[in-house]
Amino acid sequence: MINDSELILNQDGSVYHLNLLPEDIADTIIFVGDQERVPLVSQHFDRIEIKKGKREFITHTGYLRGKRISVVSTGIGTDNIDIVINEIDALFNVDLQTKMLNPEIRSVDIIRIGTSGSMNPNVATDQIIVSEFAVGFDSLMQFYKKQYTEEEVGIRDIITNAFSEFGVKPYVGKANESLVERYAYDLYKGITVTAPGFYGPQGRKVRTQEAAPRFIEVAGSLDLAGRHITNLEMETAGIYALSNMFGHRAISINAIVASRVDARFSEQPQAVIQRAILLVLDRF
Ligand code: R1P
Ligand code: URA
Repeated sequence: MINDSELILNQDGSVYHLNLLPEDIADTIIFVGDQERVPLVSQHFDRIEIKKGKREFITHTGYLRGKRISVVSTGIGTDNIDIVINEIDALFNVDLQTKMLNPEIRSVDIIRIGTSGSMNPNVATDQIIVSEFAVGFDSLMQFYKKQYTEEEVGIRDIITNAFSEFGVKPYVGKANESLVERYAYDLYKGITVTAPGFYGPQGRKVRTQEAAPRFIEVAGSLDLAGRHITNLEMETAGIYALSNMFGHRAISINAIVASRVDARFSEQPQAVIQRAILLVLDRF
């Protein structure tokens, strides 16, 4: 039995942060960072049956072309992803009344629709790309025991060596291949770096000096067995690594709103975000 302090429930039996009961969530879940992006997604549902939330974690669940679907805002960062994925997993795999694991473990499909900055000359602003792999520069996965594939270890080791000056322990997660085939077969496939911040950890300097002045240049030029690092954001590696560990299927599709290579920000970021939303919903 899982004790009350391990898996905290609200008075109505819902999970602590997401404020959801098992019946409130579908087994295909779109993740967005910004809570204001939730209605931008759910406005395309045929109908919305549930709107719930707490803090930055807003959920809308409804139906699209007869199939149940949810959209959840995760807020910013892999610390939030830890909360969202653990609580979603509990909604599917723990009997919240007895606090026992369900006899049959269920998997869900997670599709992130995010925004991101390019660090690769082949990836321009207003492009939509998919993360085939994601590399976490944050410490989330130091707190979990996860099996890494040979491919993931290869990518991790090259990046660890290239950035040894940081003393970080990068981890790697992979997109689910069948979700890539379904949702992103025609998108540019890249490797995403998930950073533990937006400014210094993404090599930005406004009024500070960065520890690694050539961060973007070095990351963008690495050869990872023929693959290249394409973009920077703050959630995908956590989503992939935790989903890989739990047995959920995940994919992250990012609208490129900034280019760190040619120092540009999109003139119409909402337009590329809207295109990414429609691309995913059309393929659902
Ligand atoms: C930073 O502005 C935020 O935007 C990106 C980053 O990952 C970070 O969460 O994603 P979202 O647009 O999904 O929030
Ligand atoms: N989100 C990020 O985390 N970085 C960017 O450069 C753009 C969006």
